[in-house]
Amino acid sequence: VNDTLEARIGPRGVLPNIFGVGGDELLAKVKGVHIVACGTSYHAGLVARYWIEEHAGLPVNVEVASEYRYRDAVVPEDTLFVAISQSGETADTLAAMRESRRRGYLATLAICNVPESSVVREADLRLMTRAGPEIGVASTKAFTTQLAALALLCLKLAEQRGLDGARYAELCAQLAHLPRAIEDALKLEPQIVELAALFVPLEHALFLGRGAQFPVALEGSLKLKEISYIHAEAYPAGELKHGPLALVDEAMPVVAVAPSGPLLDKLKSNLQEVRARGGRLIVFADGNASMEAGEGNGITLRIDGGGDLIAPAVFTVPLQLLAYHVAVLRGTDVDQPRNLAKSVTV
Ligand code: F1P
Repeated sequence: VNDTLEARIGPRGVLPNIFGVGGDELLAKVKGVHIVACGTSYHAGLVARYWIEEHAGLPVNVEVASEYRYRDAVVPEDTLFVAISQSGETADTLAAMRESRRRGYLATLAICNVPESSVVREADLRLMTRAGPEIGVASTKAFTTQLAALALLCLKLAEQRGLDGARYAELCAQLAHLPRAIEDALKLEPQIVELAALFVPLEHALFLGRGAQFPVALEGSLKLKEISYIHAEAYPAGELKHGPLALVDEAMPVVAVAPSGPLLDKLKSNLQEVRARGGRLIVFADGNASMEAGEGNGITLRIDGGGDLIAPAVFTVPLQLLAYHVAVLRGTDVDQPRNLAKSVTV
């Protein structure tokens, strides 16, 4: 994340032309954003939707790349097409990008980790994540660096659209603090190792989030599935009562990623529904928030989210660690999970 941000953000904000020649001029014309990606990269796109809509006031669509080309998409004028991919070779993402050419977008932007990849070569604009090689199949640092890159995009779009100067400066300071905030989150590891032991005998887990922390819950559940082979689902917490609550009992732990801000009270009442059904609650709570998993078998872990913009990236780290330690304890191959490939090129 340090490398993603380096020389791209300064005390006065996002530096000019970090998206390539003519990038700032093109971005100034954008009236909407369409993001496509697969797997973990798709979850990064989902987080970015909350950011760009809130701070830049632009409409954002996010779609799995594997579906994009099978739909007769109606493209509003001056829409920016964004492809997010760690490898830059994922077949569905590449095919979506090629299809987007026929559909009349303003420009395509690649957020990618591999400079010589097809996605990067074929895009009009690019922002490299500079995550270094991802050794394991499951994306981890790819995700946090994609979030850092997408936050840079959001701030650039917001600045161009006249976001209040004080708020802009505060968001830039938050983003510059992200590497430190992640370092602090990593210090939770001993507690996460203890927590992981709880999951070893389990077959199912439920992840809940609200707002921009909902995609983080999705990512936490994906990591658990990918590397420890525990069936995990993620829901926006408000959807609990529309079905998944039927699954909750003492054998189904519920992991909640608590947002700071106005959605926290909503989440609390959703969690009360879990508690009332005897479900085991594990809550990742923002340092300052008045949030407790509750009496009895609830567990609360506190993290300093570092502010509303960067909290999704910070809260991802303990969830990645949780999946990692559960996998290690279950004896699965963390780097080479069964049935998965690093880069899905077919
Ligand atoms: C997309 C992705 C990864 C996942 C796995 C399979 O890859 O779904 O998120 O961890 O490696 O591919 P990419 O387009 O981001 O390279």
